[in-house]
Amino acid sequence: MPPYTITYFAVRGRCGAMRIMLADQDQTWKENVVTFDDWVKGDLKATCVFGQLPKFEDGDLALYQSNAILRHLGRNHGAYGNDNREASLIDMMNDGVEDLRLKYVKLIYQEYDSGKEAYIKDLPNHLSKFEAAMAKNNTGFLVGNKVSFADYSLLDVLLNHLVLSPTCLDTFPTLKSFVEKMSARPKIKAFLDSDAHKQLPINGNGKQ
Ligand SMILES: N[C@@H](CCC(=O)N[C@@H](CS)C(=O)NCC(=O)O)C(=O)O
Repeated sequence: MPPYTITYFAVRGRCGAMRIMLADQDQTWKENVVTFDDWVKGDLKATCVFGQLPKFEDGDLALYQSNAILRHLGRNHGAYGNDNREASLIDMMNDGVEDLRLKYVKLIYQEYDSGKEAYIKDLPNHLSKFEAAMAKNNTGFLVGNKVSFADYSLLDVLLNHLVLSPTCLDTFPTLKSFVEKMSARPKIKAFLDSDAHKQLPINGNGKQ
């Protein structure tokens, strides 16, 4: 039995980063896929701490909130920096990734048709902050000299943005190289090439 179970809808969505992370950390996990029809019945929702998915189980520990799950995996697998100072910086960077993810989710689910052009125009203002931070750190990672859960989350968000706007990293060489190198890590490459990943839509409404 794999130690981990992800309960979520049949999308990448808020589980994209944790799946990339689990794959790169050589972990196996079980997918418990919830259909929309089952979800609207409400029984599962009623058991979820915040009434939402994903739910993540590590043995008898049940966690909700995708970023708390990423931090848990960071602690479990040595992907939370080398010391407390790095851990705090990793938290900060991950919160920055979450801010961008929330903007993206708002675009996808609320204003895709009317707002896509303006979103893409404004995107460099957000990407430039990650470009500067990663260039300053100069190790190929956001913080310190090894991969952290914030790097996996950034990779997931950048891959999604490359689908939205394939040229969005052309003026950000550090981020472009980050995506290329992270995507070429053998276990991440195998995961990104897998049917399990490719068959899942990025978002639940078919927009991307
Ligand atoms: N902050 C939460 C957000 C979770 C969330 O928005 N879940 C959505 C799917 S991505 C959901 O469960 N929607 C169904 C509902 O709210 O009934 C997290 O990061 O896990």
